[in-house]
Amino acid sequence: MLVEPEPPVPSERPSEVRLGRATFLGVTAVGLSSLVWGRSAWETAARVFPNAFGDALPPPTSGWRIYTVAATMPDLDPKTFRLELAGEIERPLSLSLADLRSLPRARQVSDFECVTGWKVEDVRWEGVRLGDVLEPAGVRPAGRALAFVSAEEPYLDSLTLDQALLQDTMLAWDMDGRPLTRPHGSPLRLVVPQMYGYKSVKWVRRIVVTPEPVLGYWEQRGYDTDAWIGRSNGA
Ligand SMILES: Nc1nc2c(c(=O)[nH]1)N[C@H]1C(S)=C(S)[C@@H](COP(=O)(O)O)O[C@H]1N2
Ligand SMILES: [Mo]
Repeated sequence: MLVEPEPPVPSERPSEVRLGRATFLGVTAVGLSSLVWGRSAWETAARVFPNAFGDALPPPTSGWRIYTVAATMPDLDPKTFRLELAGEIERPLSLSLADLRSLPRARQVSDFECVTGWKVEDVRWEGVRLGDVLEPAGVRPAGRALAFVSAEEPYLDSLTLDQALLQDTMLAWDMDGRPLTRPHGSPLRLVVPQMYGYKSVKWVRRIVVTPEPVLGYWEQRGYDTDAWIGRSNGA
C-alpha cells in the first residue's frame, strides 16, 4: 500500500514498441551460451556477470517512466563530470568518468521496479561496483552508510554499506548498451535492483559516507528507508 500519492511526473518518454522477454533472451543467449540464467543460480534480483555481452545488441528496454523532482533535468557534461567522495573516508576523492572506467567493469541484467507499480524487465547495465569506488577512498570505521546526492536538488537517497556492497548494486553509465540518456540520469546513476526505484538516484554527483543512513527525498515524504521490493512500503 502506498502512503503517499504517486510522485509527480513532469515528463514521460513516449512509449516504445514493447518487445517481450523471450525476444531479449533469444538475442542474448547467442553471446552468453555458457551463462547460467535465472534467479535460482544467483539468488539475487540480477544476473551479474563479468564478461562482455557479445556482439548482439538487443533493443532498448521500454516501459520506463521518467521521474524528476525539479523543474529542469540536470544537463551534466560527461567530459567535465566529477563524482565527489566525502565524509567518513581517509582520502576525499574527485573522480572523472575516465577514472571510474579504469576500475573493474561491472555488467548485469536486472529488473527495475518502481514502488508505484511499474516494472521494466531485463535492463542491461554497465558501470562499477561501489566497493571498487570506495576502496581507494578508504572507508573509516565510523562510516556505515552512503548518501547519494543528485545534481538534481534536492533529490538524494542513502544505503547502508552492506546494501551498497550487494552483488547487484552499482553505479551505471550505460543502459541497454548505450550511454545513459539525460532523462535516465546521465552521466551516472545508482542502480539498486533489490529495492524500489526511488533508491536508484539519477545524476549522482556526490557520495557522502556517513555513520547512519540519511533520510532520502521520498523517505522524508513517508516511504521506507529499507526499500526492499516486496518487503517494504506495505507490500
Ligand atoms: N534525481 C532523481 N533520481 C531519481 C528520481 C528523481 O525524481 N530524481 N526518481 C526515482 C524514482 S521514484 C524512480 S522509480 C526512478 C525512475 O527512473 P527513470 O526516471 O530512469 O525511469 O528514478 C529514481 N531516481
Ligand atoms: Mo519510483
